[in-house]
Amino acid sequence: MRTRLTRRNFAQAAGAAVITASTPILDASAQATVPAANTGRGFPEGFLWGTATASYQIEGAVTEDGRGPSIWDVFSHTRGNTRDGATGDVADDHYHRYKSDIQLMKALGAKVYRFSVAWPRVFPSGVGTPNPKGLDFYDRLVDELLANGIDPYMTLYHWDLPQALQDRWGGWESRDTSRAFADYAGYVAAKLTDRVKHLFTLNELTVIVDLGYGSGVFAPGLKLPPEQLYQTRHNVLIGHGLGVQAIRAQAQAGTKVGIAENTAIAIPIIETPEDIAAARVAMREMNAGYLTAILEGRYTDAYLATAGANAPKFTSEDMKAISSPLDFVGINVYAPNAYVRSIDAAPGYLSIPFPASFPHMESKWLRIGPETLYWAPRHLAEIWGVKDIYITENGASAADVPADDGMVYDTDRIMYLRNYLANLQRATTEGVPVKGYFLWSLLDNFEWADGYNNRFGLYHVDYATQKRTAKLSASFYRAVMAANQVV
Ligand code: GBH
Repeated sequence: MRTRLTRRNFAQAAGAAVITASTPILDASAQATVPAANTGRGFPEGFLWGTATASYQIEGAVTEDGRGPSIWDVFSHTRGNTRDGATGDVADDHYHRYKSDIQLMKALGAKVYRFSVAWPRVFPSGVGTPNPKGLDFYDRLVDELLANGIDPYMTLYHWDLPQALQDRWGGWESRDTSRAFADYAGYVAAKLTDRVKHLFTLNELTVIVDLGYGSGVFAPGLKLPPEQLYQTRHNVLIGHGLGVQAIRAQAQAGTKVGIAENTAIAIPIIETPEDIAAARVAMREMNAGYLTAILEGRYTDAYLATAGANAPKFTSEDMKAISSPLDFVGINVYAPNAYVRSIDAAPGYLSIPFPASFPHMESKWLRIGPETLYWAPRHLAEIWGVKDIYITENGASAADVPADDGMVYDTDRIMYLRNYLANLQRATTEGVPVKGYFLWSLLDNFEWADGYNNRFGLYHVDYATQKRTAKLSASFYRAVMAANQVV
């Protein structure tokens, strides 16, 4: 049985005076209480704070203004693929509400915003003639952001592949899709980099490949045998590399290009030099099919040995394209993947299995490991010498059941965020070059196969009315940004 929380018993439980209806504790636009200057919990001056979203998760308007279908339209409309048969047909209706949603960002005091462009809006069939009305939406979005003092950070691919390319080439199973991605990326870069200065090619390569083509739990829902899966992974890397090259060729001078990757994260059990070194070895191998290949321009020996006869076919030119220099690396950081310790035997590290009691948020996969937000960027700096790092996503899912007064008292999310941010603050204090943080997410939204149940927003969305309500965590995050420190 769930106890409904009212404003009254919330206050009493906290031992505080009863909060009246006029107390603006949940109004993100109200004056946040900002702690006195740096108390040793501060972030570097100029640290960038914002929120992140993705096209299919928030936009809706899936048949409007000439948009073509994406693999997520087809996948979500196929019975049994998403929880309760949820689709992104309407989602947050952000396509029509982007102006008021930007006001929500402004009320928070966010200075940057990461969003993604829906490829099938710009090229309805993936290639060929562009659809001006599709690009026009992002044109207006960018103008509105800038007019409100928010700097746009744009992702070119957050999983909504044009269905036409799935039908025609089997999507990323073919290198034709990698080339098509580069053409699309170059086109958008040419059109928008007069105002958008930071671009990400792909979001989370591991999800595109391993969930889309391996386990089949995400679109396009395929379960390829190992040989094809390795080649598909290689094609996605090529798509990223060719995308970087196309952006550099088409974008205005000064445009910065990176990636938003979901790295597997290894945490040393004990902070001894031995365990830390073991965690670096684990981190490098755990990401061998993705970020390691991108940053080193080669597949590790262990990766190729494990693949054996199923290893991808590739040339040295491929590896050169894949490792095209980046201006920054973005990482989406949520959960620890392995706690490791040093051992003498090969491969030099031991991965400890997670105990059943390990805590997680509403999403079962979202294990609570605050130190991931310390180790992930530190590993990037120490293993590969990355000099500009962004946390392109971090956030927490919760049930977020509104209390009787309609408010959402998400102290679970605040607990999660405060502990993760304390670890990020430690990293920046020690000199790890993290430049900014994008909280996932501005709004509750279409959480892919989990549908609408696992909520990640700072703003609660009532899907029946599209009403947005600031959660308690919105006040928390507003105070963090205003003070530039953990609060
Ligand atoms: C990110 O993925 C995404 O970029 C974003 O779109 C998403 O909304 C957000 O995080 C929150 O999930 O179904 O058991 O196989 C985070 C990494 C990888 C976590 C896929 C969920 C599915 C686990 N995600 N994983 S399962």
